[in-house]
Amino acid sequence: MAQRTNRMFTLASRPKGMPQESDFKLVEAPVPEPADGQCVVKALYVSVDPYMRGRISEAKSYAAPVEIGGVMVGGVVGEVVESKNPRFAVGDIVQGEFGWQEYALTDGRGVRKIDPTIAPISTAIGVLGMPGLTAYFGLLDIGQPKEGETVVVSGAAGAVGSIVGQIAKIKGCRAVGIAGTDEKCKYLVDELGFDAAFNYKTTDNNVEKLKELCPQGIDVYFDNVGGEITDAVIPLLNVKARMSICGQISQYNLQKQETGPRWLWALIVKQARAEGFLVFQFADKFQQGAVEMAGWIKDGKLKFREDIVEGFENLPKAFIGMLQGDNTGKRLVKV
Ligand code: NAP
Ligand code: FER
Repeated sequence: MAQRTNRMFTLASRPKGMPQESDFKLVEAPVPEPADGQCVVKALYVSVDPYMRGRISEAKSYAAPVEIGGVMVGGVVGEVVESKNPRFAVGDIVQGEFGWQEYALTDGRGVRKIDPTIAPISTAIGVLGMPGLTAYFGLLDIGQPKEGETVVVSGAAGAVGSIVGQIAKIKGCRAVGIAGTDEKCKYLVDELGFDAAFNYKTTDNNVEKLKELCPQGIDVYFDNVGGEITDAVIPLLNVKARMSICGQISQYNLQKQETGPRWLWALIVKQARAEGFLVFQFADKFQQGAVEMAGWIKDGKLKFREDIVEGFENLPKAFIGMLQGDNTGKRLVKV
């Protein structure tokens, strides 16, 4: 077979503040022949996620940073195009952490087969993959919403947030979203069934707005963004409220750390709990979560939108745009 050429994005420089396209470099290299036990996967959809901002900075984290010159990390849904691994056949659709490259050579570890009859294959890196499972376990296990309670979610129109609000509705809660455009807020209420949503960019007083939209106070806060938006939630927490701390995207591109109000006192008087989590801590329950969500999708109780950017070469643009709020629903790149 004629040798295939791989295209990949490597990290050219560590971004200062908001990443720039020039922080990434498109390079080409031949795709190696698979050895026994290996297969070659051709990428069909590549994910761009907020956590990648952390992985391209120097700061110590749950995983080692991407090296300068190293291939960008990321979840991929692809097709097996060559296989010397008995677990995988040519034509299988798989999901793995193959990074921002068109072809990946893998020994199959950490790679899972995707059943294309359950849902569109792209959902393996979306609603039925990492972001959807983050919403599911972050809300249900950490937030523990009870029927009749009020759930507020920030970053509400994104991959995680849009699912959080809908699961809150499935559990009989009042769901209130916070997002960055009027169109996103309209989508949350009109199409996803949130009870209310507001645009934090055009609201002068987030505390007053939350008071208006949460007349019974806030029982569960699912935090995707941190910063001033989270500060505004604190005064409205009910007794025994739970805060599920999922992400702090408002802080990821800051060059100087922000300080804010010292609100731990509020947790004492409200006997409230703030708990951070990493989706991977629920790995042994992923299957169960994905099966339940697939059922909700089938029953029309859970909707999802994918914000698909076409073209492998547009990965850096798609990633930076997501960090800036261009996306509604799960942003991914179709190769
Ligand atoms: P996403 O919400 O689809 O995309 C990011 C969104 O963040 C943008 O669309 C933008 O929407 C919003 N945003 C950007 N800058 C902001 C700012 N300064 N203030 C408020 N909002 C801002 O991304 P996602 O994949 O669903 O991830 C959402 C959050 O969950 C992120 O914080 C991520 O790190 C976190 N996460 C955590 C885990 C975990 O294991 N703990 C796993 C997955 C994701 P607007 O238009 O509304 O500004
Ligand atoms: C994310 C934000 C942060 C995420 C993981 C982390 C999987 C972990 C950060 C760390 O360990 O430093 O969106 O998604």
